Amino acid sequence: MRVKGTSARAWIGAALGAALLLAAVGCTSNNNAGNAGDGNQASESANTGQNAAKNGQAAVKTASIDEQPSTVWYELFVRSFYDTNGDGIGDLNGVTQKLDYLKDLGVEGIWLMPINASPSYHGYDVTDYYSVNPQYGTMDDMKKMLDEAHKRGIKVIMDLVVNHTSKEHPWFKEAAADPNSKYRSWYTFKDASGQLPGDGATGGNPWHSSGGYKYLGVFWEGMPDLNFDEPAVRAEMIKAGQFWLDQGLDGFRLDAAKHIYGDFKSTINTPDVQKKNQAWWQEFRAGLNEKKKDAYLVGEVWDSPVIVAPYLDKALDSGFNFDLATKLLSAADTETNPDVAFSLDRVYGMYEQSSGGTFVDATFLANHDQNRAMSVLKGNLDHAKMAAALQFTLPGNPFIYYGEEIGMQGMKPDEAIREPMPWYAAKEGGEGQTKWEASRYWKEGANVETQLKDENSLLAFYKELIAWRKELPALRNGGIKEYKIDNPQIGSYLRVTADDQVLVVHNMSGTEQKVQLTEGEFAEIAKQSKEGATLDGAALVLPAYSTVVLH
Ligand SMILES: [Ca+2]
Repeated sequence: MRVKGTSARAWIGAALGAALLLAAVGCTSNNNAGNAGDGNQASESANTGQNAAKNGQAAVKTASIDEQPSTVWYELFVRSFYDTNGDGIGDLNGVTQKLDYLKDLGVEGIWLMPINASPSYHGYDVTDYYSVNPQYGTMDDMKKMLDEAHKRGIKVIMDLVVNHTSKEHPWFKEAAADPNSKYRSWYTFKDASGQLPGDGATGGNPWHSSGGYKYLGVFWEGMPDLNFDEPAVRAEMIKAGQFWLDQGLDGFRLDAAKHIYGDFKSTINTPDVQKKNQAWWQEFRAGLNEKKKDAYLVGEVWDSPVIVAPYLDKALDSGFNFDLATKLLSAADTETNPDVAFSLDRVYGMYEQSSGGTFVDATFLANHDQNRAMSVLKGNLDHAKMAAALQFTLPGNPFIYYGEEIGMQGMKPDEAIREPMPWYAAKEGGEGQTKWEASRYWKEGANVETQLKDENSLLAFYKELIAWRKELPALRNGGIKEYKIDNPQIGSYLRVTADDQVLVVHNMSGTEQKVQLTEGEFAEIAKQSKEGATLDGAALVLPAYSTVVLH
């Protein structure tokens, strides 16, 4: 359902053209230095592209409402979640056992981090695309979990890591051992004596020695890149995707989506590479459509929205909004207006154009490659609540990283941002507590048991925010429009559907704030996160660290 002004197409077309032009100009500064190790990048996303887009579109008027029917998702690391066979390692039966916890929280979809067979703890280097990591259980356990999730109205997607395999994958082992193997062309081998570009897209030299040859592995020598110019590779990965849809999966989170062809810093954002990436994901989508037309595809395109946009054209449904995550945490940390409505409205106009109106943004505060939100916010509960209040009153599919809802902390290295989910008040835990690694960031009170009993807990607040979304269609599915209030500690925006609108106002600060709205625009406070908010005519009073939704 889209609502448009008469000249929407023209305006947005001009905006898209300007944005893409500026993106191309600024592209070389948009690469991210990454850390090798798990197939994901580590640095913060560069903002250059979005700033360029914003400047380029400053004169463009908004003329459309991009409704985004949304779903609340939960990113879950099986190894750290819940253990049912006593080995200290989380498993699929553990996910099944905790579905009621997720349902109670209000979660409508789960993203499972990799569950395929893999030699690593994280699983981003796969050795068999058609099996479940035996530490996590069996295919029957997987199917049972899917059934139970679906019974509760919870969808399940999983990481599908197709950019590279593990070095231990039988395909690579055969390819490396025998230059005449049929798998040789599935990877990129070059004569070791030749000159090879050394500017790997995630930092460092991406070429690794094997016999008298070198092979391409952009993230790490243990993760050789698959060659997507080889038709058999494309066919195989579509087959793998179809296989999992046949098992009952509802879609995929696509790791390293821009690195399929984006191997080198000097070329990653060139039109040629972007077109090839787009063409591959379109082919993948078309292949999945043969099995399930509404399979949900969300991609890790760790870049600014102008780079994400082409992936939404008959390929992905969503790209994670890395720029937004940084802005939301920063706004909560500094107690200032995040000022995101203007740029989001423009970005959604661009996505609308690129996707033909089918995109949904994917919002988050932090993921498995980043320092945990509560650590970025220095353990400040008020700030964590404000960051959540921002995320859950914005458009798009909100993704919660497991443990974020109880204020789990963790700073890199990666193992420390993927620690066991603390279910119990006692540090030693109890039944089902995972123990595959020691918890370096365990904190008193940051656990499920304690917070379930506390109506002022972060967990209770997440539940409340999710409930708001379910009650107010404009909050759940509406587009966003700018609404300016002249106070640097107040964040505000309209959420708009075809036949409804609400005004969201956040007091980011630790002191009560009084603001003046336009007379007669809003009649009542529909939701408030704290007692004490009042609307008297056009005068709105907000308690410290609070959010109101006006109708
Ligand atoms: Ca286990």
